[in-house]
Amino acid sequence: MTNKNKCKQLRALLGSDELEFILEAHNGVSASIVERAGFKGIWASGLAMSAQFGVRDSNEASWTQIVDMLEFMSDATSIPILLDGDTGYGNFNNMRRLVKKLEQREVAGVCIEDKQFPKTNSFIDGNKQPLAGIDEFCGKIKAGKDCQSDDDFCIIARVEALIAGWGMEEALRRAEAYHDAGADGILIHSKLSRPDEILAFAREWSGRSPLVIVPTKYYSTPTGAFRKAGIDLVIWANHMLRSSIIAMEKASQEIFKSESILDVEDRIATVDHIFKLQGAEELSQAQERYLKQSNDIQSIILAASRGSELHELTTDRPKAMINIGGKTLLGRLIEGLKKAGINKSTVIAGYKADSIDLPGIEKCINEDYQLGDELQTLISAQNNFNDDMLILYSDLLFREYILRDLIETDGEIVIVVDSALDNPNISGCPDYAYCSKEDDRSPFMQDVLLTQLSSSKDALDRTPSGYWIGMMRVRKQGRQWIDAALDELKTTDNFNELKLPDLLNHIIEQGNPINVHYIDGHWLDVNSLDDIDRANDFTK
Ligand code: SPV
Ligand code: MG
Repeated sequence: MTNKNKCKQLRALLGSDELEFILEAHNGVSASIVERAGFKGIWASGLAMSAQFGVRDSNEASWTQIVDMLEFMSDATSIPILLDGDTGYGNFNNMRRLVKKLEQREVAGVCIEDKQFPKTNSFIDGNKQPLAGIDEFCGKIKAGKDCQSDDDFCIIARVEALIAGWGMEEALRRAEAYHDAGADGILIHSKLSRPDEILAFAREWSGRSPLVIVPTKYYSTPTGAFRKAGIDLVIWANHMLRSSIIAMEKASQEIFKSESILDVEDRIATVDHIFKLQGAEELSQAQERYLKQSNDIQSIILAASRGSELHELTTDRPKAMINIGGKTLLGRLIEGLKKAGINKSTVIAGYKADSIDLPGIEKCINEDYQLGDELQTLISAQNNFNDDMLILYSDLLFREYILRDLIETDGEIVIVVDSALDNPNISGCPDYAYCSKEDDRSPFMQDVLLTQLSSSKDALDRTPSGYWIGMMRVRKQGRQWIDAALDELKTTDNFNELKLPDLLNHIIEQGNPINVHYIDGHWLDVNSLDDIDRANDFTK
């Protein structure tokens, strides 16, 4: 909502043929409540705003503190705010600066009263408070009008002559002068418990310009009487503050006495209610739009096997929990995932599962890990699969950019292939990847598909394109292919011998594409004691 629009709305309220109402608010949340109740405008009350700061309504809060609060109120709402601007916080020059700042904060108008700075609330010794000189006050109105940039920004002049005991004639004289000076409306104030002087003023004023009232003291007057008198705008000036004070006093006393919050719980706003007023829903929708990419990705990490080639290092823990450069392999992996924005990880444990005790992971246990191989381990986390995930081994060390680039690569299933077949870090029995194109080492992403994964260098009559590093990215449809492949493979006799490459090969056999993201080194996996030194070097 632009300020232009808010100013227009306020002007429309003042010019409306109906009697209109605005309600007090004193901070962002109360402003939002006023709007949600259906009000078409907000009275930013000086009394209520100073009270919520815990100070008196005597210009003890500075005008910039008021304007800062208005910014929260304005941001929280789409209806116009009319500021109770006291005396304009100084002379004509202060008024000019005030109007400028209010327009910048999208406040639609200001009401200034013809008293002297520092003022105090009209209901405290109102008759002893000196009034401003008429000319000086008219100058203030003119200065405000001359500097406003939006024609619809409204300046209301508040006449205090009745409260100060100067009588009806003086009130009318002042109203006339303020009207001539350019005021967009007159607020006539009264401290009497009956509306007589207000109604008399309205009669005499007889619609010369919009007329605004604050029936705090003459509250028992039926609203119809204001309608009949041709009043334009009623300000309910302090009722949000007053209702909240009673509610807060009651709750605080009860909690203090009972040393419990049980009794008040059902009578106070739920935290969900607060979230609603704060616009939490908009934020979660925005997160969907702007943060989804990496935030919703989860990882599924296979960490069930012992890694028996590591001998005594894995007597009491699985390979994932061995120490490399002062941190466990799995701890490093989780840290790397978090850096890439992947905060949710499911770790499939098996051998010495209890030793996997990292914070912030979900542990899934494959009790029968000894009976099967990787796919038998993977299915124990199948309930945790989602439409955006990584599946990876737990013994990987890799440079951060590999994960970052994989996350950005398109494809329903994308695997990372190291095209550096001479990578000295790779030992043991790597998974060779045969791909539709060789790595052209250009800085641009290539469109490459996996043809087959094999533990043999000679599986096809050509050299392999690289090693699969044991990391794959899976999106929605890819997940469906994996689920379907697992369901089919589960029924085969040799299911317990199958590994992740068998799963990927099966998916290709079913006619589904697996994309390849090439890298050139910068990773290793830990399979043997020889790898430990390399891994320690890699982490330095
Ligand atoms: C306010 O709300 O601060 C007002 C109105 O100025 S009254 O308190 O009635 O004077
Ligand atoms: Mg006030």
